[in-house]
Amino acid sequence: MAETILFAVENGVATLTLNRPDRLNALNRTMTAEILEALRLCTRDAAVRCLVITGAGRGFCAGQDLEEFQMLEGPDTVGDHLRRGFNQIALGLYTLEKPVIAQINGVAAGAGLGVALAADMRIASDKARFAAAFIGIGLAPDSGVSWLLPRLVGPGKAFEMLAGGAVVDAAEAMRLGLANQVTPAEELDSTVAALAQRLAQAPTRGIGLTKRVLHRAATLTLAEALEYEAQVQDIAIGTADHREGVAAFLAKRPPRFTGA
Ligand code: LHQ
Repeated sequence: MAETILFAVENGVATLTLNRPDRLNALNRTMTAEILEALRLCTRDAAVRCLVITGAGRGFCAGQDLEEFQMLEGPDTVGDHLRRGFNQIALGLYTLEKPVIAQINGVAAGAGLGVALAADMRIASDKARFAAAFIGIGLAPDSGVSWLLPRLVGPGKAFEMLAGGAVVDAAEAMRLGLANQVTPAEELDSTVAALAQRLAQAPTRGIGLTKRVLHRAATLTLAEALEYEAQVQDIAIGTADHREGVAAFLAKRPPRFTGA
């Protein structure tokens, strides 16, 4: 039984709720371990075809629990702490071969911004705020933010947020491409539930392979990306959902994708 998160799978959608609302869902060691365990489950359970990550209460995630961090003892450096914890969360979300939606209900700060950025889409409430927060405590970015943020908002805005501490509200996040969609707070749950349901009924392996090519293409030349696409398409063409999609099209009926 998890202490710091809620985790449930229903109709193909796993919902992971960070659940320390009185700390704005700041990440402590227990929460980090529980998120990693939930990600392992999402990876291996074929019944999970979409992951939604969100926060309980008024925050999404305020980053490292600074109170706990002050009290951590032992030989580990902060680098060790990151390698074992937040780095694994960022990579786990980013490389999960299933769609990941961050449901940004409130403030996402520091490593919490990293969690939001590592998702495939960010659906934000109009009460959401995005804060790098690292510089506020004299730190450089971690948790993947230095890599993910400039790819979404461009280097100039990333610098403003990372070095200047600029906090971005929901409307600006939408303009910047940081949020895919902004909804009134009271419509956030239903908007994300509908999107997650659509994604959970889509060709899951095709989505996973789409993530694979998108991520790989970012570091390739066009010629290399074309070759990689060709290799991955050889995999996609062998999926049951590809066959179903073509059969449904030819029969003029809606497809029934199974994720296989
Ligand atoms: C918190 C936190 C928090 C504990 C709010 N911890 N209690 C990696 C490795 C090693 C070291 C450090 O960091 C990292 C990566 C990082 O994540 S660095 C960035 C760490 N996070 C921050 O610096 C953010 C700190 N929080 C804030 O600046 C504000 O709380 C924000 C802007 C997030 C929200 O402001 P408000 O909406 O005004 O809320 P609040 O400040 O009143 O917070 C509500 C409660 O949550 C409050 O407790 P209290 O007992 O007074 O009600 C805060 O102390 C607690 N809280 N963040 N990270």
